[in-house]
Amino acid sequence: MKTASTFAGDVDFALIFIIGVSTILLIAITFVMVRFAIKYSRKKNPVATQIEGDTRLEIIWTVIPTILVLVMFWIGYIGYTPLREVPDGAIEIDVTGRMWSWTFEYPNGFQYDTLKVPVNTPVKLNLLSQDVIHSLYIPAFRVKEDVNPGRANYMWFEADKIDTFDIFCAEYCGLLHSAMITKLITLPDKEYQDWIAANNPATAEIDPVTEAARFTKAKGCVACHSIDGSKLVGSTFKNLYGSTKTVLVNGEKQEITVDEDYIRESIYQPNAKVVDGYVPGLMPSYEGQLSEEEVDKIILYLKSLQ
Ligand code: HEC
Ligand SMILES: [Cu+2]
Repeated sequence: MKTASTFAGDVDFALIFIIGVSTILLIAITFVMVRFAIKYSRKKNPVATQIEGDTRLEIIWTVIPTILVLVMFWIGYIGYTPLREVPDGAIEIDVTGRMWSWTFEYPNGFQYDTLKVPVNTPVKLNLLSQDVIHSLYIPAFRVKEDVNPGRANYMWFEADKIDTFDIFCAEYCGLLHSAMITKLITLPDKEYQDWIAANNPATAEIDPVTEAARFTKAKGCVACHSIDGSKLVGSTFKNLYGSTKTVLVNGEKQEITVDEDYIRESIYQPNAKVVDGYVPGLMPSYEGQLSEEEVDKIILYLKSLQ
């Protein structure tokens, strides 16, 4: 398995050490057990004999396992503490987890659905969830932390290879939990700086529709709404704008045309009009999370998908 962070060596050593010791003991104990079962069987010893305890042996098999367990604890401890001690000067990236996507916000305010970081530089991720408990897991870096609602958590790492890695959610969080995946891309420092500068929201000149598409994806809408016509948990965004739909208002069917007001209402009060054939209550309300301008951006993007 790929290893690509400064932690990976220590974490793997702890794992291999514990599995190694356990395997050796398992084999040794099984061997002795089988041997004794044969040697002291009733067939070979028809007359039972009294066997006395042996203090020397008792001491040996108490002291050796105690030392082994203490060594295991020590290896685990010295591997664990660096994971919680963030070095000064680490780049801080805010991570938001939600059903079922991730958003990464860089120090200049730029938000993106993929994590890009410079290599050989400490990076701190501030973790927060918008809904239920998730867990950010980067297997190649040997790091995994819970992402809780209402209670900030963090992790840090330093990548030591340039490549693309998997990011998973490692805490079961509902229907599309297994689709809560994204990529971590490590870059040379210069390339990272160029990329981040080119996407600085304060200065970058980005085509409004491209920007609206990036924003909508960064907000995780496309985890539940496809853009290619396929039906996920929610309806597709493709050709949504201007289409006619049957919706349920308090259980009553109504025909509506998808316009700006309907989209705005669907984002702020998803349960006011529930699309016929879809599960009510699954779409989270973005009231207080998306401003009017941000919703306008999303509307612009939906219009571009006609
Ligand atoms: C957790 C899954 C989920 C996420 C995330 C999600 N939605 Fe939804 N959305 C749904 C479901 C399910 C429905 C249909 C039921 C309903 O209307 O409440 C829906 C309905 C809608 C509708 C009405 C669609 C129609 O066919 O009439 C719009 C518009 C919409 N969502 C926009 C968004 C936007 C924009 C975002 C991101 C800010 C978003 N959704 C995020 C699940 C989701
Ligand atoms: Cu999750």
